[in-house]
Amino acid sequence: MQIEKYKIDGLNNELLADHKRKFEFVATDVTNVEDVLKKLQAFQIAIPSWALGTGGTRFGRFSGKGEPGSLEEKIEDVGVLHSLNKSSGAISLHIPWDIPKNAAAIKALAAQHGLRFDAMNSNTFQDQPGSSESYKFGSLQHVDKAVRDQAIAHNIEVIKHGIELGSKSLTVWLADGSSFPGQLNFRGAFERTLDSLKQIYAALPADWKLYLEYKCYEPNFYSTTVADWGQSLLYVSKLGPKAYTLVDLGHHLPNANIEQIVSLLLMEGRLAGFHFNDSKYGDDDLTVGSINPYQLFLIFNELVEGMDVRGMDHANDLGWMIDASHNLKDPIEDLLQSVQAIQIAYAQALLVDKPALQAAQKANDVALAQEILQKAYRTDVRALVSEASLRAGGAIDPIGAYRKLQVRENLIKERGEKTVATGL
Ligand code: RM4
Ligand code: MN
Ligand code: MN
Repeated sequence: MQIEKYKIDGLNNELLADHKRKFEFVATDVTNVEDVLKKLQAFQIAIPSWALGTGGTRFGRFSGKGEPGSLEEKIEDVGVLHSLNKSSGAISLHIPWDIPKNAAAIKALAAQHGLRFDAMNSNTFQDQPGSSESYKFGSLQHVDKAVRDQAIAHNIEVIKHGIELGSKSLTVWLADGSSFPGQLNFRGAFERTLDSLKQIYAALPADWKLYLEYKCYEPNFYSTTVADWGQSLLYVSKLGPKAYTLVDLGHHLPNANIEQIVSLLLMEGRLAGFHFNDSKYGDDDLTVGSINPYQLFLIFNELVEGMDVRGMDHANDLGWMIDASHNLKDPIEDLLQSVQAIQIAYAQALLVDKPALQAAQKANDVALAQEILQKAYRTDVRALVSEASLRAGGAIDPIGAYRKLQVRENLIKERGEKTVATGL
């Protein structure tokens, strides 16, 4: 289904007077409000194709109703999101969960919804029916060359799909590692993985990037072969200038200072971008900003500062993707919340008084530095985000509009109650 613009306009009109009052209130305090609005409108966050169905846990899966049953329907869902918030103008595909059978038609359908294809994700953590080799003991790290070759060939296949769709990057996340001491020779695993990555890297077109995502544990519980940002950085430095480290917010040990990691990767010119989500305990893949919005703000504060120092374009020079999916909420509402949380953190980071913060840091005025950061963090910027959406042709209140327009009810009518989307 496609949401007609006049319906969104109608709902906006009902909210307009209240919105204007809130917007003017916050805008009086923001010196660079037009600049902030422009940046918010330019900032697009890619939606993962695997997040449009209700996520499962290892204990089971409770499928939602009206879930997209095909890649075409997933694109439609992202189209719905984008027409509501005008900030989800890209989709990130996971192969083989979402193989585009007719790339030209898929590309045209996406364009019709105003969407482009962000990073392509390979999958060498699950065995596929009909494949000759098993990933039970790893993929790119495997002791058996035949398994490594199969995993390398799969990644090259993913690049080919991406080229057809106009994507420009490949994200590699490996489940490779070991679950028991003694199972693996760490150096051997590293060297084999590096060698495999080199072969994938060699297949990248000149204008492509390779994003190497790290994760501290799971599904392996003793060692992971790309376990943290140091290890990822080691691989990408050895690979070459087209390789970067991808930060998934849920892939750290508890209490890790992610904003410091982000700052240093950016300094080294090796930050690929993000998989946004939130977590309490591990790789929980919860809605962005639902557990620790302050951490998200601190990350964006480092991003804005670090990107500005390097003269980078906020919207296009890093990869912005959501990687969240869970088993309770309507996935589209969940994604609308995630995108809004990212926009809020970004807007707040844009409000930080950088010269004042630098002066406080130079003077070792710790209390003032904290005041400056928290002044921005405690500003209610939701009206700025709504204004950006309104100016771009979206809804003032995307979730409210989604509910009032009864999008899910319509999707259930179209697709039925018992649909299951591909994914974990
Ligand atoms: C992993 C990692 C990858 C994602 C898979 C499904 O934990 O976050 O990015 O593609 O899960
Ligand atoms: Mn991820
Ligand atoms: Mn993950």
